[in-house]
Amino acid sequence: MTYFPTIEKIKFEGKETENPFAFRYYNPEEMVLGKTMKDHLRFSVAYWHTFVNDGADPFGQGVNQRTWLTDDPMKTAKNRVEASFELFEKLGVEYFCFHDMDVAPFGESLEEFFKNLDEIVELIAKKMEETGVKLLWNTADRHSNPVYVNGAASSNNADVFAISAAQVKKGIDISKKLGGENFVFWGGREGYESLINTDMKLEEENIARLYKMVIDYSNEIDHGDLVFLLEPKPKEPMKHQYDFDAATSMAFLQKYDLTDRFKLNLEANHATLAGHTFEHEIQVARNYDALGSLDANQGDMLLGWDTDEFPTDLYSVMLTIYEVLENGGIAPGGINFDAKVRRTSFEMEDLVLAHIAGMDTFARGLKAAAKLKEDRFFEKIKEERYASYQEGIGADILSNQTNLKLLTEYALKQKNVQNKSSHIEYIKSKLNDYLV
Ligand code: XLS
Ligand code: CA
Ligand code: CA
Repeated sequence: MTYFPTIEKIKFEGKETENPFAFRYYNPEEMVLGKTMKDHLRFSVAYWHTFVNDGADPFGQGVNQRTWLTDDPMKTAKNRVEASFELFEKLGVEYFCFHDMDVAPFGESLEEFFKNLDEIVELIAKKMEETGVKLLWNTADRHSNPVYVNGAASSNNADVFAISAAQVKKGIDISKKLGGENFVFWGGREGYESLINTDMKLEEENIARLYKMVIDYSNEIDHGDLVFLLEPKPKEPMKHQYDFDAATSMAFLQKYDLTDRFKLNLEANHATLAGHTFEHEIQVARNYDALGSLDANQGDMLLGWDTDEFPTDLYSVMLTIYEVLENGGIAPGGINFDAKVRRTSFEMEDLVLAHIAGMDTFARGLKAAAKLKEDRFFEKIKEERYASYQEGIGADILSNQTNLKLLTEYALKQKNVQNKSSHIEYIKSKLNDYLV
């Protein structure tokens, strides 16, 4: 059985090709700055958007044509596994990510869910073995089940805290079995609606308590290399999400002494919802030495919610990948397409076309970013802009050789302080040259 019968393995054909099912820029083995494109980019497919999303929206039912659907939820789950590995192989993507709820039906109880998971995970393990595709990260979906109506680890209901812990434990067991490289915590409903009835301090402490248990458990089962990733998002579904953005999440990790094992999984659309650019969020993480992995997508500036579109904005992708290069790479994280096809792209083949679009955009972004690095484009600008710290009083400030009294003495002597224009428009115009 094949799920993508019209699709052969996608090959690099170059930018002149008219074949829509070919890469025009992504050439996996091509060397860029001493490393293959494939190793720079470490692409991953997101199970939820690609194999589960049906295209429903608040105004209408699902429209996506998906040949793995049957009347039997376990049969559908198995079909999805087959279909997913077929797609990974055809795209040449080496990683995937999933929530527990994406891969197996919940059934009637937690017990039944775990049993279903065991059966499906066995099948996934077999497929991974056969194909060499690896698990970038998995996660426990602790937001869609009605039991999580008031949050998971942050719930006011201790029974729910326990259920959420059990789901996380199962997730870590699955990670160990599948050799997962990272494990994500996105705080879906870890936030609040109103302070009138919320003990914010207790809720945040409880989240930290769960993470301590998680670290202990991973060590106990000899899965201590697993990297835990916190994924910030400012809103949706909750009005106030605790992990608002990278800086807020780092404050939390530092406060509860979790930075040894936790890094950040950053998503482009979550960055823009928080009022930041993606590259801002990545740089914040880098400054804390906490860049873990990336969820590649893009929002729509005309809409105020999490649209999770496939990334095709070359300008933003170029600056994203520049940050990754500055970080010395993204491993053991990756570039995970946390993106869904638009509702009007409802055919099976659109799943292929959308991933090709994302992969080609990142390949172009990588090449542009590599050129920026080779040219020392930003370095030169910044060296000049901060030159006042290279000598005199600036050098004294940087080497901590001064104090308020000395600085006042110096300041009183400065009669004609000159600032320089940034010429930012000229810089932006030069930056555009890298896109062609
Ligand atoms: C939702 C998040 C979610 C996480 C994993 O907005 O992006 O999908 O990546 O739970
Ligand atoms: Ca995400
Ligand atoms: Ca999102």
